[in-house]
Amino acid sequence: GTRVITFGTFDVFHIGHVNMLTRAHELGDHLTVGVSTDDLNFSKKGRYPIYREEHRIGIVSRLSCVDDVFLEHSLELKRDYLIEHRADILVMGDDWAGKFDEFRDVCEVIYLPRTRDISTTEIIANIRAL
Ligand code: C2G
Repeated sequence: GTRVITFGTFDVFHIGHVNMLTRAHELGDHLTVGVSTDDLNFSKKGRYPIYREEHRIGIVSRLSCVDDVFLEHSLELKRDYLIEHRADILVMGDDWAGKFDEFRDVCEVIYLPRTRDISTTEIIANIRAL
């Protein structure tokens, strides 16, 4: 069967996340999700996620569209993760369009449109403004 892989933080899990994971699952027969660690987020964004990694991976792993999860410790290991998990297709949101084209030698790379008008950043801002 076709093996699909995707990556993300999935912090303050919302409808945009579940839409992306559902569509990723529909592209193949098996979906693996790399959930970025708290430390990777800190190094990338300068802040820690709201939900810690055990909780974020716990939510993602319980979705019926998700077959397998692992913690993504480093962006530099992406090629190794694709090979290790025998990915046929890498799926990412189009906020990453073009960014993973270098992996087209190991798998197909597909960017899907994001769900409009929702983001973790906006949710945090809305709560902050209460
Ligand atoms: N997403 C979406 N629609 C939204 C918000 C997010 O489709 N409104 C998608 C993103 O495009 C991504 C996935 O949901 O494919 C996870 O989003 P984030 O948690 O924001 O992922 P990010 O922090 O960008 O992590 O190795 C790459 C990183 O791990 C990606």
